[in-house]
Amino acid sequence: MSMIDNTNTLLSAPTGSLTIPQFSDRNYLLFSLVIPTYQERENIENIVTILTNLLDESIPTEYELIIVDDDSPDGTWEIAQSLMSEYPQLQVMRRQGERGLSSAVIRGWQVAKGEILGVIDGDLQHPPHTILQMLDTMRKGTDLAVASRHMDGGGVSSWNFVRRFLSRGAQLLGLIILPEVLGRVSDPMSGYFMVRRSCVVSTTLNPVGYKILLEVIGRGNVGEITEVGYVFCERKQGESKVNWKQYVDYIHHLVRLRLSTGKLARFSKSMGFPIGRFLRFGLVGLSGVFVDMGVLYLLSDPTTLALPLTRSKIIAGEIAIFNNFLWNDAWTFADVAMQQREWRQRLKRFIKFNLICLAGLVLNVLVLNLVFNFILPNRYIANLIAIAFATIWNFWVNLKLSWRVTQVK
Ligand SMILES: Nc1nc2c(ncn2[C@@H]2O[C@H](COP(=O)(O)OP(=O)(O)O)[C@@H](O)[C@H]2O)c(=O)[nH]1
Ligand SMILES: [Mg+2]
Repeated sequence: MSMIDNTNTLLSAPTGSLTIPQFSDRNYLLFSLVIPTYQERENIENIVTILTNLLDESIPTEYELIIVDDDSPDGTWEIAQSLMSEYPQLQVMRRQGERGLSSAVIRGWQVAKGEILGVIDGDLQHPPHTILQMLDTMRKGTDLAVASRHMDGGGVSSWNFVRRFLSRGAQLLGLIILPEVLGRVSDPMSGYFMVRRSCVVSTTLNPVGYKILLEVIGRGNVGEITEVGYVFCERKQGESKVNWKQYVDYIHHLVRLRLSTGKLARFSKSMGFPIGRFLRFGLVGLSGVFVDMGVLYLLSDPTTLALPLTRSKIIAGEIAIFNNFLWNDAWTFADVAMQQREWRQRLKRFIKFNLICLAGLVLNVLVLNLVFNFILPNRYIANLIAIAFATIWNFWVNLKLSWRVTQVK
C-alpha cells in the first residue's frame, strides 16, 4: 500500500521517445488516471474532487490522478498544484517543451505507477462515474475498457446534425483505411478509456493527432476489449480545442498507422531495416536529381548563363544536397529532428549530411569504375549499381550519424 508523498512538487515531463516503461512493483499502484488539460482552470478543482470521491470509495490509496497540463496561460497547472496538499493521490505535470493532447497522455503514462493506465478529459464531458464500471471490467480481466457513445446507455447529448455527420464520416473513413483497428470498437474516437500496462509496455506510441485510442489498439498488444456506454456531456466551462487541423491530423494518423502496422512494416521489422524511412529517403534523393539537373541547366546551358561545367555542377550538387537535407529533416527523419530542433543541432546535422553525401559521391565513382572495368562493361547498368550503393551508404550512415536518436534522460 503506498501513500504518495507529494509535497506539492511538480512531476517533471519525460523527454525522448514516447515509450511506456515496464511496470515496477517497487511503486505498485493499481490504477493511474491521466487528465490532460489545456486552459481548464474552471474545471480542474471540480473534476479532481469528483474523481477523488469516487475512487476513494472503491480503491483508496491504490490509485493516482496525474494532471498533465501544457503550461496553460490561464494557470491551470498552478491551480492543480495548489490542490495537491488536499488531495494526496494527485500529481501534476507542467509540460513546457511539448504540446498536444496525445503526447500529454503518453507523457503522463510514462511516469505513472499503475498497472492499469487510464485517460479522461479534464472538462467533465466524460462522466466520471463511468470510471467505476470500466475499472470493474478491467479487474475481471479485460485488456482495454472503452467508454463508448455508441453502446447501450451511450450518446452525445445535444450534437447537431453536422457534428454527428462529421463524427460518423470520420469513423467510416477510418474503417476503410484501417478496418482491423477501427472495427474492434464501436467508438474508436473515444478519448475515455483504460488499458492494461502490459498491453502497451515497450511500445512506442506516436503523438500524431487527437485520437490516442487508435494508437493503443493499433500498436499495442490488446486482447479482450470491453465497452461501456456513456453520454458525452456538453461543456459547461471553458472551450473545446478541436479545430479543422485535427481532421487533417486524423487522416495523417490513419495513414501512418496503416503504413506502420501493415505487411511491409512487419517485414521491415523482421529484417531490422527501416523500409519506410528508406523509401522516403529515396524519394527525397530523386527530388534532388531534378534540382541538380535544373540548376545545372540554368547555370551552364549555352542558352542560359553558360558558366563553366565543373563550377556549375558543384553549385548544382550543393543546392541539391541542401534540398535533400531540408526534406529529410522535415519528413524522412522528422520524428528524430523534432526532438533536436535547436539551430545548432540542425547545422550540425547539415554539415554531417554534407560530408556523408560527399563521401557517397566518392563511393559512387569508385563503384562505377570497379563494376565497369571488372564486372560489367555497360556504363549505364554500372552507374545504376553505383547509385544503389551510394544511396544505401548515404541512408545508412546518415541514419546512424546525422539523425541519430540521442535519448536525453
Ligand atoms: N495537455 C493538453 N491537453 C489538451 C490539449 N488539447 C486539449 N486538451 C485537453 O484534452 C481534453 C479534451 O479536449 P477538448 O478540447 O475538450 O476536446 P473535445 O471534447 O473533443 O472538444 C480536455 O481536458 C482538454 O483540456 C493539449 O494540447 N494539451
Ligand atoms: Mg471536451
